[in-house]
Amino acid sequence: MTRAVLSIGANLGDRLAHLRSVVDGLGERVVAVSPVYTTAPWGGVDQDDYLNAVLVAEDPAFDDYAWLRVGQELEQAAGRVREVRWGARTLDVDVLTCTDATGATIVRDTDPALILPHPQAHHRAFVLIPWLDVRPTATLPVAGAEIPLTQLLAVLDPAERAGVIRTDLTLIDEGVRPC
Ligand code: PH2
Ligand code: MG
Ligand code: MG
Repeated sequence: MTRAVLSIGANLGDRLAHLRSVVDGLGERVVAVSPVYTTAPWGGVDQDDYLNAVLVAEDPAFDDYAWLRVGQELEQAAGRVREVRWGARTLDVDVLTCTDATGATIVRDTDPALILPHPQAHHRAFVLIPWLDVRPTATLPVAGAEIPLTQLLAVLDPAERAGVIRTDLTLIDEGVRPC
């Protein structure tokens, strides 16, 4: 059994449909869904704004690599092609953290395909803001210390935070499933 926190983003094609395809694809595994944000592109590549959200999901049969795999399958189903690093994409599904059945955070730092927790998460307002919506007391290990997301967000450039704007878009049909 593992529980994963996933960042999902899209800035090509039908952005909302691409984000929704993740919630639909994960189905009953989804235990929490953040609001949807429109976000200025992060990473220095000139491109259109993204829609971003954060999900929490769990599966009794999944290890951390299973979350990576299902994310990649959903990216492919959304027509993603390999592209410029930090450039435009139809769908990006990133594993931010993964906890095992005991609640311990899985740490991986040897396989470039899956570094856990996600090495860029604490620099990204488009990750921290929706993550705080679903897990207000979450922490991330940075330089060996567990730091609350609120604190990580507070030290980011205010311009980064200002580029992350909540929308009224939703990824689930209200009332259908508790999230
Ligand atoms: N994803 C990237 C690069 N830059 N910027 C925003 N705002 N949102 C993203 O999801 C994003 C990005 C590649 O992982
Ligand atoms: Mg990414
Ligand atoms: Mg990715």
